[in-house]
Amino acid sequence: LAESGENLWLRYDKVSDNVFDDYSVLETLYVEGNSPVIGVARNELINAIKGMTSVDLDLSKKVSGSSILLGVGLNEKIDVQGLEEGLESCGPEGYVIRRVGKDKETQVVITANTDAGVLYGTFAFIRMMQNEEDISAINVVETPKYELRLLNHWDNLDGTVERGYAGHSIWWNREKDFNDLRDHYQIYARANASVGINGTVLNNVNAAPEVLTDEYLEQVVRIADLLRPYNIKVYLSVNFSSPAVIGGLEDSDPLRDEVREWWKDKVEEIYEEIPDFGGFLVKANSEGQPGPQDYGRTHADGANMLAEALEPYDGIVMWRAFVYAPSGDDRAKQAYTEFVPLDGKFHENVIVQVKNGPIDFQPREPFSPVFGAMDETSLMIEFQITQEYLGFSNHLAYLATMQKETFESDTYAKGPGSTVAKATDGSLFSQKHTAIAGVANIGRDVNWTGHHFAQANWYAYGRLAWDHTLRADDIGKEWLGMTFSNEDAFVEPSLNIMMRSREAVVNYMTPLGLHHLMGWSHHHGPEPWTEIEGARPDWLPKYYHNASEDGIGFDRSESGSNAVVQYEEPLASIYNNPKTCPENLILWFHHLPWDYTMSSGLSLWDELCYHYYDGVEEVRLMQKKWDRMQGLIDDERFEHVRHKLKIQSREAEWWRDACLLYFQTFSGMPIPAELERPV
Ligand code: GCW
Repeated sequence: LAESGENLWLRYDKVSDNVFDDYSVLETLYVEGNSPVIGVARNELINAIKGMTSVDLDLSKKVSGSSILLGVGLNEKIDVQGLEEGLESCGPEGYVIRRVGKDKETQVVITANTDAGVLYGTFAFIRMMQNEEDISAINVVETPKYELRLLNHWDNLDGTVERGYAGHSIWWNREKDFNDLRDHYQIYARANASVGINGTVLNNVNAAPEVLTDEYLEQVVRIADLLRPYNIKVYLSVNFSSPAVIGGLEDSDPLRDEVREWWKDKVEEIYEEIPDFGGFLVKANSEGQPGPQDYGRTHADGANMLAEALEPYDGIVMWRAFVYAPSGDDRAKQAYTEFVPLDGKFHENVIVQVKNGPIDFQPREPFSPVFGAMDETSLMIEFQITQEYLGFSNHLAYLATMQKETFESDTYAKGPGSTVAKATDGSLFSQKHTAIAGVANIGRDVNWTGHHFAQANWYAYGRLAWDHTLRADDIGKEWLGMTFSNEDAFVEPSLNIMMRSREAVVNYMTPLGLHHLMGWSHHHGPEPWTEIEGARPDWLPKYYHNASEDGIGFDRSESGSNAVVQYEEPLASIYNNPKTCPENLILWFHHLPWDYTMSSGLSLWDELCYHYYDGVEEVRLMQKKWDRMQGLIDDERFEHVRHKLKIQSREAEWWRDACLLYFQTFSGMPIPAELERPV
């Protein structure tokens, strides 16, 4: 099974001997505490070390000798310099790892302020071993950057997964008994704990009201019980009309007492069974979902009603800002227009959840202007890990580089350096809560994510949720080492493939700021030409690319929709002017003639052609590099990835040809004869 990828990055294959000569003195383990969470940490460490070194750790009752010490409160038992300071600074879920002494009196101390911190410290130590890092002088103090680090599963109660490309739902499964899936779920739980994910939303944001009925709540209770020892809380997406639909009330008006009471009772009922239930995620008045506006109320009215019901239990409401209506106004402006005026109106346990970009998880978008614009509201960022717009689970697209791009984008909210990361992690604004969400790419496929390399996106999301300052290449390297092999001959080329993959996708799908050229509704493959009578214009590609004889692109400058003014200066001016707008976003903000001169000196049309050709070329290079990996890893996964790259290569050509031939009907210009870019 190991070769099927089921064990994700928790394989614990044997590590090379020389690296661990030093380690092998550590043959005993002292564990402080016996909570379920500590039990998970202890077992993980024992199994990991057994797998990696063949050493069977002896459990010891004393803190002396050469051993690993694990638990809360070790600082009271041993005198290690710096331990107290570390604990003071690492917060509730951070940890401290120190190595002290030498030779036969060597100790590795893994400690924290809570059992959860010890669990994360244990996994961090295991990761160092998996990556064959030098552990002779470990001295680590880590604190997570966000308080709540969540996965959002878009899983429907009938077992399908919206935008899921790795099989059916792991949670809503009618064919198998919960207990038969226990082992599988444990891998999920360990994988999340290993990167520090501490919450999971079990159902689709397009929420069925029935999730709050006994039939489904029973399953939620079972899942919560299973995930608790891994420090993972469960949350539910709720449908705003639940009081009317399953409660039999006349309506679901958030300002009506009866409705408010219904939610309070429902919440009480949930907490009776799940005392540490996390809270609700809500998509309201968006894409046909019901919401407070149905009753003339605001998003704040709706969110606050739920917040009040959850407040006595420390529950959280995550209220999504993904809203847009089929009005004449530019869709990219709508979240800002609706939410910024509500700044300061949300209760303390409400977090407004904002997608990374203003439209919808495109291969490249500028950051959403809502970040930095609501300083009296807890804002959280939502990334999509499932590749709805990046080739599903067929394309290798390492998303950490994209997420880093967003994190590091400067909002200028409080002057230069006000990055999106800082505008959401509490360092710029005193947010009551900080949080981050990733739309999961997980399903019942044996390898969990369809494409073996899509596991990296789950992993990297978790690592960045813990610490957004980590580098995408470092994370990729860790993941490759843990998942496949630490050999340089493998890691270097594979990492190179990963690091260049997202830009390749941008190039062969939507270069230069183009967006939403994907097929109608399913979003797979190119359909820039689609016109459907009666369909909402903002659901059709033409709305976004605006190609005509006079040029291409969406004019969001002052002369167009003026979306640029939603950004702080100097960004608004930078984006407003095609000469200063970054070229990788130029057609996002501008409608330009086909012969517009780009910074390269080439015409826009030629530049566009080269980007599409570059994208295809890059995938061919990826294939060549991967072919050389044969023999360095197991054949099964090698072949699987090779096959997927073949699909990607074919589809990259499809994208290039479809888009260029279609756009050419407007530009009337030839594809450059020399397909190598002139230097
Ligand atoms: O990305 C779009 C998807 C919808 C999704 C929606 C959302 C869950 O196409 O499938 O619905 O966004 O984020 O709510």
